[in-house]
This record gives sequence, structure tokens and C-alpha cells, in this order.
Amino acid sequence: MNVEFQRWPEELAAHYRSCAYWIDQPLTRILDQQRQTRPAAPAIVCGERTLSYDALDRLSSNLAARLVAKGLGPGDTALVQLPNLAEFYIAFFALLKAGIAPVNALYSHRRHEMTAYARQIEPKLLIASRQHELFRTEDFIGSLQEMQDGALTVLLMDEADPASSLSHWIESAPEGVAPDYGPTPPGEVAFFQLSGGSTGTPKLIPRTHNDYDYSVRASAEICDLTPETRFLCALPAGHNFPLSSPGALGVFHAGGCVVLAPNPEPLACFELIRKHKVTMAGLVPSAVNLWLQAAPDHRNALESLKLLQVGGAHFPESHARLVPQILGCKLQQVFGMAEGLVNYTRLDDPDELVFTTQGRPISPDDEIKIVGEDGQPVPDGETGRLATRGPYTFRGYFRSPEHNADVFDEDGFYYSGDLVCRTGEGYLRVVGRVKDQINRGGEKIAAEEVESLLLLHPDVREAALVAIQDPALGEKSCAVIVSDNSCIKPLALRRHLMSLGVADYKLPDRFSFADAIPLTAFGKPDKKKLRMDLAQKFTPALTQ
Ligand code: OOB
Repeated sequence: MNVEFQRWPEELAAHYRSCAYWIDQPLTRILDQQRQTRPAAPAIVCGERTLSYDALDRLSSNLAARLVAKGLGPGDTALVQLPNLAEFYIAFFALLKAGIAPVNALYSHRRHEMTAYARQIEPKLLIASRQHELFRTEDFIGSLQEMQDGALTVLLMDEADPASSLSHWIESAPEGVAPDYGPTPPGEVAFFQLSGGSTGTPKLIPRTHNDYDYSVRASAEICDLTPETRFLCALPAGHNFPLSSPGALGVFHAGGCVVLAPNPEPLACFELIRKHKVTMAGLVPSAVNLWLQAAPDHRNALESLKLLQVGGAHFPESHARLVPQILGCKLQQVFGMAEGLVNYTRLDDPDELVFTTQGRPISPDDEIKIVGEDGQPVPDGETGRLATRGPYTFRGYFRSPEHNADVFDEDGFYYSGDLVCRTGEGYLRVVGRVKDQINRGGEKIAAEEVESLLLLHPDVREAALVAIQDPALGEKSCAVIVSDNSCIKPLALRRHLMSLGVADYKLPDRFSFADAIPLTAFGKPDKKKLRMDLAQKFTPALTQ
């Protein structure tokens, strides 16, 4: 049994195979190849630990064999929530080897998000950390167990009981002979990516071995990765950018080394760069700003750094120009999405393209449509909505037929909700978005999700979440609230959201109380007007 998902039409699949984008191998081939060619080379540096390719392979096989001995395998799913530690990749490869499809939740996710994912995938396995607030007691685990009628295997980091200790399961193979096992077929779902979302519930993106592997191989080539590459992973390891663009998987594919950082905090990252001679890093724009401020006092630490990739949110041209000047390395802009399509500026592109565009697609078969208000394609240089399909762009969110009907057209093009324009050279510039989302320093917040949680408060009659500009994060969120209770306080609403277990980054940064939410001619909340009103109310000087 395989995990269900929306497949590519036969003739496109045949085309992707004939062009050798899809090579019909599982993602585990990445590790297999390195185990054979350079077993002793370092694959991961995590704190004081260095794991060779051989160790990464052995430890992930131990865990895979134990999971299989426990009766888990193809068709099963896992809910995984780990911080940036070697265990993330050990578990990732173990699950691929055993054919179990994980959702890699962000470490910042809390009860609300984790429950939403569990409801959708009905996991047979949970891998998490006792250090996370959700797993300090048995309460949440108990509620997941109940959902699964007790059929949930639980493995935790920093767990005393060997029966559920992740380290214990990783350290050695099971006694006796494990039954035969292997990854799911390459055309099937390997794991789920998380959507930034614009709807009430966080959506999941099924990614197959074939499509993901292609994006990894092609990205590694575009970014010129070699066995000498040392990549600093400072963004959440499961995110599509640091995982596959080209990310850790691209680095493993090339035989290089991933140096893990817990987060992008500049001084700690600079020290890792110096100590481990890091050659390449990937950051969101808000983190680049912090690096730019801190770098002048630490130029020596950055000597080995050759390439900084920046993506995930709008990166102002003025900041882009500062990267080579202040950090002393090349800049690469990356405009990608967990749903598939990734654009890169190329390493040999003229500076002007690198500073002023967000790159061009990975694949000659990434089809791009940019459509105007009337649904017709717009000429180059004009702004429109981005629609795409291709060899590594998904064809539908997991179990979400209604939402899929909204974001795909009849030809299978996915509308990402971004407003872009294409230059004469075929490069994309991201100029805005139509999706109802706040991009808070690269962390995406679906307005509707927070609004529906706010509406659960008895004093909230109407709620609208909108973006306000922020000098540090690019955007922050402001909740506009209509209430009959004139004494209602922001603190009470924040507490309400926290009690619902929503991730901290989704808590509104600001609250604004109003008599009514303005409506458009169609009777929908007029967010454009709200954004303009709020921009006047919170001038940048006040948002500090
Ligand atoms: C990356 O993936 P997601 O899924 O977290 O977010 C995708 C959305 C895009 O639709 C766009 O709205 C925004 O993030 N975005 C950018 C951008 N890169 C992503 N907006 C402006 N400029 C950029 N360079 O964020 C992601 C996935 C793979 C690689 C890089 C980023």
C-alpha cells in the first residue's frame, strides 16, 4: 500500500523520464552512493560530533531495521519534530529506507500545528524531543495515541526509557534478522513538505522520490557543489530551502559536508564558519541583515565563505548589493516554494541580474505562466500572477480537493499566489502576492488560520490579520479586531491564542481595534485598505 497523492498525467511523466529528470531511483541513492565512494568523509558536523557517510548510513539503517521489525513500512506515515541536529538526517534517511513517509514539522510548531498534521496523516510513528514543551509530559503523546487507537510508536530524544529512546533505537540494529525492507517505489510519495499556506488548516505537500531527487541533483549542479563544499545549515533543517535547494541533500549528493547551526544568529554562525571552513550558507533576508550588521567586526571569520544564498522572502536590492561588499562572498538569490518550483540566479550571471532578480527556474521543463487580471498571459516586464507546472512541482495538496480546485487550473498549473514579472532574459522578479499570507522574515503565516483561532474568543466578533512593514523582519502581523467588549486587551487575545497552542511566530505582533472591517465590492474583507490604513497608523518609527 502506498500513500495516496495526485499523480502527474502519463504523457508528462513519460516526458520527464525521457529527459532523465526522473531516474526512477529512491532518494536513499544519495546516501548509498557516498557510502560506496567516500565512506570515511564527513557528512555532518553537529556540535562536537562529526558523522561520516558510513556512520550516517549505519545509524539510519539501525533505526530503519528497528522500525521495520516493529511492523512499520510502506503506506505508514510519521510525524517528526526535531531541532537542527544530526538526528534529523539520521531519522530522515531511516524513514526513507523503511518506506515510511514523514511530515517534518518545524521545531517552533506547537499543539495546534502538530494536531493538524496528525489529523491529516494519521501517523503510526512519532519522533520528537523531550526538550520541546509538548513532549515534557505525556499529555500530548496521550492525545496522539488516542487518535491512533494506541497504535503509535513513540521515539524521543533525551528520553530515559530505552524502549522509546531515539538514541537507543539509532545506536544498534535490532536483535535477530529484520525482515526485508526498502524504500517506497521512486514514483511514490517519499515524504511531505509543509505549505506556507493561506487557508484555515496547514496543508501538506506530497513529494515523490523522483521529483525531489531531480530538484536536488539539478540544484547541486547549478550551485557547483563538490566534495569540498561545506554548507552551513542555519535555517530549520526540514524546510525546502535548506533541505533541497540545494541544501543538505544537494550537499550529500555531491559528497560534501553539512555543518549544523541551531539558528542563523550571526556570532554563533560566524564561529562555525571559521572553525569548519564553511564555503556556503543559505539565509532568509531578515537573517542576512543581522549578518551584515555584525560582519564588519568579524571579516576574518568569513574568509572561507564563497557563496551566500538568500531566499524565502523579499530581499531589497539595496541589501543585495551589500552582500559581496560586506560579507566578501558571492550572492545567489533563490525564489522557491515547498510546492516545487525553485528559481536561482546563476553563479556566472552578471551582477545586475543577481542584484535585481530572483533568478530563473531550475529546469527547461519548468513551465511558467504569468497571467493578468483577465486570466490572460501578460507580456514580459508586466506584473501578473505566477502559475507553474513541471517535473518537480506537485499536483495537489494532500487530501484537500476543495483547495486544490482553487489553486490549480484545468491544465495542472499551480497558482502560487505570488505576483511576479519576467525580464527579457527569462528571469523572475517577485513584486508582491495575492495570497492571504504574512511573510514574517521568511516564516509564512496563513491569515485565515489565525483569524479563525481569534474568532474562537467569545469577545471577538470579526478578525482580519494583515501584514505591516517591519525594518527587521520585512513584515510583521497585525490583527484588526471588531469586538462588543470595549475593555478587551491585546494581552487577553495573545493568551487566548497561546492557550490554543499556536506557534509563537503566528501570534499577532500588533492588535488594532475597529468598529468594522472594511469590505470590498464583493463583500470580502478589504485587506488592501486595511494594510494602507495600518501603514499610516504604524509608521516604521513606531514599530520598533
Ligand atoms: C520557500 O518556500 P516556502 O514554501 O516557505 O514559501 C514559498 C513562498 C513563495 O511562494 C513566495 O511567496 C515566498 O515564499 N518567497 C519569496 C522568495 N522565496 C520565497 N518571496 C520573495 N523573494 C524570494 N526570493 O520560501 C523557499 C523554498 C525553496 C527555496 C527557497 C525558498
